[in-house]
Amino acid sequence: MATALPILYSFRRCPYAIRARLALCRAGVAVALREVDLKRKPAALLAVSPQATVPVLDAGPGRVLTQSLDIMRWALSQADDARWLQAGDRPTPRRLVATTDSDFKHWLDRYKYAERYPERGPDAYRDEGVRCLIDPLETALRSTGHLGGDGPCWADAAVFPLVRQFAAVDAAWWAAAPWPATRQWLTRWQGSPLFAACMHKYPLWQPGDPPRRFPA
Ligand SMILES: N[C@@H](CCC(=O)N[C@@H](CS)C(=O)NCC(=O)O)C(=O)O
Repeated sequence: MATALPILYSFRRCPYAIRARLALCRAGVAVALREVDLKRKPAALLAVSPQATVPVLDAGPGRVLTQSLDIMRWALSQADDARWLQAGDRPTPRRLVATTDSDFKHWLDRYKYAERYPERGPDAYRDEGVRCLIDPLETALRSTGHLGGDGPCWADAAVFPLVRQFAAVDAAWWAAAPWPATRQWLTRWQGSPLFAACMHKYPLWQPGDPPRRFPA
């Protein structure tokens, strides 16, 4: 009897879901992808993860992962020819990922939706994002262009989707910004076949749909 694939609840543009899909693609670990509408979350998602953020990986009873970094580790611990786990297992990549998910995310939301946070202007929020993440990222990328040393690692894939959002708020400003290593790094990731494979558009999942294998 064929074993059912683990299920990945995903949302195409979500930076956390992107990092999980990048790791799944890199590892070549197959899942059944369910693209969800965050405004109308399916009951099946709520049943396995009441907090219902995406991504969620449902690998069976007692094996539900609700954090993107756990899903990355789960995938790469099964296959990691490019040694993404080992290459990122150093203080600087770990610290940059932690900052991305805490302070940087905080300031990114304010920069993106500055009209909802009128206490300060968008430039002030942008400056905070630069101070907490973009400046140290630039320093880290300057020597080899990767957080994993000679090549990319899980931390590059974890940080990149949120920096992508930051850069997209004001593309003209970003294009002229004084962080050449970070701009090059972002451009390389955005143009990579791995990213293209992760950003394929899937229709919304409906109960009863046949499993949609990812990576394709
Ligand atoms: N810490 C979580 C964060 C995931 C998260 O916040 N995802 C957003 C989408 S980008 C979400 O699902 N938000 C819930 C909602 O919009 O209802 C992770 O790393 O997976």
